[in-house]
Amino acid sequence: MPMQQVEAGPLLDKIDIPSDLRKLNEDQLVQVSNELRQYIIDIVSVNGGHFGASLGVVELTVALHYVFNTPNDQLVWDVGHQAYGHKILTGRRNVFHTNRIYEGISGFPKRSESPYDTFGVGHSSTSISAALGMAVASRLKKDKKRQHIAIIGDGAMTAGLAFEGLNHAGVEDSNLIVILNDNCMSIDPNVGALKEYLTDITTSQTYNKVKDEVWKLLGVISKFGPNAQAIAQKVEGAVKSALLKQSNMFESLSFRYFGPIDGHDVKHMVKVLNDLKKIPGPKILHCLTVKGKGYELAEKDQTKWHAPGLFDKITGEIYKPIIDKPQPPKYQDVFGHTIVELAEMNNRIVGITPAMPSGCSLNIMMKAIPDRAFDVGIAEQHAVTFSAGLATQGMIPYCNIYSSFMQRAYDQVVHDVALQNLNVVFCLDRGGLAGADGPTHHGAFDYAFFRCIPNMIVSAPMNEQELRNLMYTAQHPNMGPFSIRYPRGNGVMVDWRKPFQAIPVGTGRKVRGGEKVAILSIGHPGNFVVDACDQLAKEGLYPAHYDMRFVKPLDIVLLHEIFAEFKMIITIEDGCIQGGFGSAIAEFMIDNHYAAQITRLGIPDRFIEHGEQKELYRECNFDAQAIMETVRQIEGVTTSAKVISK
Ligand SMILES: Cc1ncc(C[n+]2csc(CCOP(=O)(O)OP(=O)(O)O)c2C)c(N)n1
Repeated sequence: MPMQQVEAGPLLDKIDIPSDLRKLNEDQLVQVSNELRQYIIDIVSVNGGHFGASLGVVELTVALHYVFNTPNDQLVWDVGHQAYGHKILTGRRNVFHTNRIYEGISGFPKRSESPYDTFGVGHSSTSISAALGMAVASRLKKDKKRQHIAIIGDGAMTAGLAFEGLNHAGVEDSNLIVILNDNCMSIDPNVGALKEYLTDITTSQTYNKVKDEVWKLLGVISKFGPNAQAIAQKVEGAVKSALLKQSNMFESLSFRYFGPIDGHDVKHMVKVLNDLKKIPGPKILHCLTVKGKGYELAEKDQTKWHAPGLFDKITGEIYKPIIDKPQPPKYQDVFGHTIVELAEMNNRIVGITPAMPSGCSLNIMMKAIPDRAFDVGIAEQHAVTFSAGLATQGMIPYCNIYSSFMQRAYDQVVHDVALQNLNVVFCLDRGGLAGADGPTHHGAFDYAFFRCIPNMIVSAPMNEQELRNLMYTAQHPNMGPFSIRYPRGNGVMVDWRKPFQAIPVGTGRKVRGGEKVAILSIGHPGNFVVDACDQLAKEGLYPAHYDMRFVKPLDIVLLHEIFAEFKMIITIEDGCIQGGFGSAIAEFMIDNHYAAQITRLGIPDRFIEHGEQKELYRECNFDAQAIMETVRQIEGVTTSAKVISK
């Protein structure tokens, strides 16, 4: 495990918390920014994590903590993957080398970690609503001085939630500043009409000239004293509404719009933010930044350097594990290649992703069949209802959403897809424990929240071939809503491109016969069971293993066979135990009046922190070792190994 600490530059070394930063004079801020940027490069290169986004907001971060009285003034970061500079300046420099590492600090702002982290994040587009809530609370508490600042990227701004926040904020008289960190990028290039609009506003010379002249005019008038101020207000009202409102979307939503300004000019930003502090009501400051700023390669290939993994900071070489034999592919790539194959066979298939083309590998289809693959922006709800609309017309949308982001679109799944029994195929990537991103990104709940929806087929492949075959099966007639969930990372089959075979819906398979104990798995953890059974056989223990493939509908025929033969059952899933796959098996047992002892392994009823997947499987007691121990305990074999606890 890397966990290397590095030395900070001379100014940064003296800054433990923002009040130390505020002791410096403005002329020193450029150097502080440079040192902060270098510190991020030094640590992320050896420890991993998000990279380009934090580099892009170094000056903004310094300016914000310099101007505002944090933590009393509230900074609300959107997504939070860009908040490394913020973490380093707010008491966590000395532990920053543990960022995203098991039992280390979180890669995202987290309220329990620091008073400077005002709101827990990981999912996007929450900052405006959260900061508005804080601002209104301050108003209700008659605290007029406190400032509330949401920092949101142009990518995050594409979500409906951000607009819901803006729409409400426009009519609340509150100390809210929205900083739009516009770098034209999401993880992949940002998409949609808003992006075009922001580019227009940034580059339109007429708009900026008129705006500058209006501000200049107001500045001149306001020098003439109180009477003139009244005139100034009138002029402002008339001129601004005539010239700006019509042409500025944010002004139309009753925000005062400032910018665009250079988000890398720290001294200018300090000046502008100091001015904004004095202006009441909702305001938006449009900052132009470069994702990856200051690290040339990251500026050039911003998607690759969003979260590059470990790299040599001097040469820019991204380390790849040394591989001496062919490796199984990532599940996401199996999805990406398979959807292209299927779409070539069936012209009704389309692919949809909300802002994760490279994350889920739909970019393969976007390249191969661009007119049938859609990146719709960070808009999970829209992605689902858009898919529903396509399905009403006989198209077969494969809507790929990370399991945890799917939580956003639950009503759309129920109301727009399932209730109308539309054939939308939900491919849920990052199902289960997602790793270093932590609790915001673990896909823990999807089995539980999908299996209670009528019409919904809930499936999970144990390997690449099953993923392909489930994807193939899902496009057959009369399928209705069909979910296929798989984890982050690699599968288990090197030779995975086998011919397609339909899998009858609601059928599992016996992986190996056995005695006394039956282990029922769903999805990828079935491979942990295979390992455990291989080991146990050496000890003379022979549990049977079934890969159930479907959480809904369950394979009733197979289950009757299993419950008739076995009185001791273990279920295993990479999902929450409450309400998930194991619960479905227990319900089957109750409903069919069987009496067996069921032990459910999976994610316990608490939020699991970050770490490597294998560390988290261990912690949650469902890796191969835990399965072996459970079997031994059930069979009454004593062992010195850790006792299974839930
Ligand atoms: C609801 C949700 N969907 C998708 C993501 C994955 N995601 C993380 S960062 C990001 C891009 C954010 O772009 P932007 O807000 O412009 O910030 P930048 O990285 O450009 O600084 C995306 C899509 C997420 N965190 N939350």
